[in-house]
Amino acid sequence: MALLEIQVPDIGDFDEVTVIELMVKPGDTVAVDQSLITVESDKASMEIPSSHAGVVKEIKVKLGDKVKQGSIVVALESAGGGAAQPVLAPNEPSKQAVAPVPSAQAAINNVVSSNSAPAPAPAAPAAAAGPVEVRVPDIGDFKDVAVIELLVKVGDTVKAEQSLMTVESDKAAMEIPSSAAGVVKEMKVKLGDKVNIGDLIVVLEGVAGAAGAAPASAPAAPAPSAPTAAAPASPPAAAPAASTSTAVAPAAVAVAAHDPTTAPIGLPHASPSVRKFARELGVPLGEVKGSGPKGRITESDVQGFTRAVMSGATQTVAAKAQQAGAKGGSGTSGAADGGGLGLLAWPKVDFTKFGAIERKDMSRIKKISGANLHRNWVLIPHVTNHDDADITDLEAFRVLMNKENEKAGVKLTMLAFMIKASVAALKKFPEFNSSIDGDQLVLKQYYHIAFAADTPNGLMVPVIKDCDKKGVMQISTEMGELAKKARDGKLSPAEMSGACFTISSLGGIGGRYFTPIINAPEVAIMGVCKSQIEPKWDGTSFQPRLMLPLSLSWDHRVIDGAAAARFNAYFGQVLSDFRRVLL
Ligand code: CAO
Repeated sequence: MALLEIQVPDIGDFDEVTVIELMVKPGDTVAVDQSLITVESDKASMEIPSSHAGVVKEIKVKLGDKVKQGSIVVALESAGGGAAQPVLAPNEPSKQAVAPVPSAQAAINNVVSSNSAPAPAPAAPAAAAGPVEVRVPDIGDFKDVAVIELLVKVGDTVKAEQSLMTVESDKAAMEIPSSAAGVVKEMKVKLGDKVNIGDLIVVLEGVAGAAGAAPASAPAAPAPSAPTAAAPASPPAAAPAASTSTAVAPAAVAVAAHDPTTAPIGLPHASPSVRKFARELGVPLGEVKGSGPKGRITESDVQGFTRAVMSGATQTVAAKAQQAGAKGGSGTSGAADGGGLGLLAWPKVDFTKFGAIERKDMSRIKKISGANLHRNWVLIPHVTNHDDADITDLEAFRVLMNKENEKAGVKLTMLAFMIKASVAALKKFPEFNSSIDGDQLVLKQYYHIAFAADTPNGLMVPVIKDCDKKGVMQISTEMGELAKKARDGKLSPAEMSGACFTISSLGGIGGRYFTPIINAPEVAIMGVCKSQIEPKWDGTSFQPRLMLPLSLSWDHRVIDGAAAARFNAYFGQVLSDFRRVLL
């Protein structure tokens, strides 16, 4: 078994493309040539194949990342079935990566790169007018690609390089640009037609003086595609739950849903231009039914969806969710129209009337987490219980251990003890380790605990896996590593997914109690603040005890108040006397 790093192959003229879909996850077994991720520019979307067979160890990119040739996509434990020889010996910490299989590389080159095409046909004299034939440019190894979308019709005026139609193979979708400016006289293909290099697709009435018009009968070379990558498909990803962070709401501190495992596995079947069109209109493509071949979403499907929403014939999932929240008595004030909840519109204020101001774009993470927080706050009936844990003895033990282990370089943190205590509490109260799925409750038999980490880009929520099988020391070590990765912006989707329960600790900062927002699809979250010495009555006198404030938010659909009080009390008891973890 060799550890391989699969890179983005040569993608021709494209400097950077955006990762819009992750098609595998850690643990998946992949075959040679199996697609790993989908990337997209503003002209083409393409799948990046694996050059080797093996088991995915780590996904090195996340949705919305920009990648280019040579970027590492996936770390793979090779099954030895690749087309190229692995270049890494087992466990060899080399950075060297495996080149993509030639066929896959060629395929991608040919689809997206005008470099790989034969020399472009000479341009017609700048003043040429009259009929201009536009043909399929060199599309490399691809044969019989299907026309899946017509982007112009007879009578349309087109500019040179304007996309005329989208063609698709099983690995990539690509827009065919016009080699000349002019008016469309005749469409020579229809939807579903299979085309090959050199096929006549459109006849234009050339515009006198149009630059770059190809002479009639000469195959047009593909116009160099715009090198700028498209913006990430709506929040990374058209993936409603793919956020990775937490954020502070005005009246509450909260952790946003972040679990990529809850994101839709596949992206809507649509060409780059339709995705772009949908993004411009704010249409959630995942909710649009495609009428094209194989259910592909066309521009007119997006228009139809928009019309249906505007006429009130249908509603987006987000609007339905907001309504459901309104029925449950929750509300929001963030939307310009009152969030569709019949509330007053958000106040529009000209702040410059009152003094100097500066405008700043919200970070991508804040925008994504905001949407998740909003959904979680509106859809989950939150209740928060506050309690205190006496951690006097535990803190003394922690300080002692840290003194003894000073040289080892690993610091035991209070948060690591809390993670271990939460495992004990989840075992005792299994409904806290569950998720709602329709009318069913999914009870998990694993114990992956997330913690909120403050980073320069916003709050991230890494997950420590299998905390029931790990000691406090190991949890502390992993927490340190994950917190560092979070701060460096290097957390992978896998490291932020699969959590059962989250702890949000403001203990290093301050405060007394707060209301953490549940990180859906989890059903509870523990918020902790700074511990303080307080006088506690022991029956005869007041004793100075170190008290840790606990704030447990829970989903009232799953958990009732008595259970929440018991969970909080038990969590506190475990911290007060850690021997209970052994029971
Ligand atoms: N009470 C008193 N002191 C505490 C404490 C508590 N509950 N928790 C931590 N501390 C102390 C630590 O002991 C440490 O002191 P020393 O340096 O003297 O040992 C100091 O505070 C700093 O701790 P820390 O915050 O760096 O470490 P941590 O293990 O407690 O937390 C991490 C790690 C990643 C959670 C933290 O760095 C962080 O990012 N916290 C912010 C999380 C956040 O923003 N949550 C809100 C999310 S919105 O829902």
